Amino acid sequence: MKQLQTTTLLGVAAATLMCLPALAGADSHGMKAVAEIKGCTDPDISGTAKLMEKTSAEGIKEVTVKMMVEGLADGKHAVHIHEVGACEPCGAAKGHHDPGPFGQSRPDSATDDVPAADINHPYHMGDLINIEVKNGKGKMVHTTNRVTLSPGRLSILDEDGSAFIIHTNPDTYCDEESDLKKGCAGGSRDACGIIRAAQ
Ligand SMILES: [Cu+2]
Repeated sequence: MKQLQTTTLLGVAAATLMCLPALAGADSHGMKAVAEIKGCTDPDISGTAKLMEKTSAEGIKEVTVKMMVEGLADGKHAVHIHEVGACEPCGAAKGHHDPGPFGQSRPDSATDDVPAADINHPYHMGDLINIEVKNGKGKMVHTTNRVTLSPGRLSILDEDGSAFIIHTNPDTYCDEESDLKKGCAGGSRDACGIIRAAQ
């Protein structure tokens, strides 16, 4: 019995030691960012988003987004990380965060005269899940490994920053070429929030 306990303890100690190099390499562990969300035209829309990066045991950087928004119409709304940290006007946030090399960043918008025909949607790095709003309150929690807060090609805290855009309609994840139609990525822009590094 005594021997068993010693073996177990040694096993735990060994496992702890084995974890140390992985932890030491995870310098981005716990990196955070925040966004204050405001309506594009409707002052009654407001919210916050918190982002936290962690490194998985395999060394994959994952960012968890927690978003709360009030004042949007009930139902589902597309949420994307757009490629520029600018919200005035909301169009200044430009297309969907996507360092490439394959995609265009701008999917069809409801106001386009000519379809943008971006067949990379919904596989832009900044394409997230819809937020669902009930009785004027929306909450979304989503973890993605398509973006990072720490420096690198996928970083959303790059030179020109990034912003959340919440759209009027849901994203239908129109991923077939035959599916591409105006506004399948959510249509017009209801709210925007510039993503800023935080402690
Ligand atoms: Cu969008």
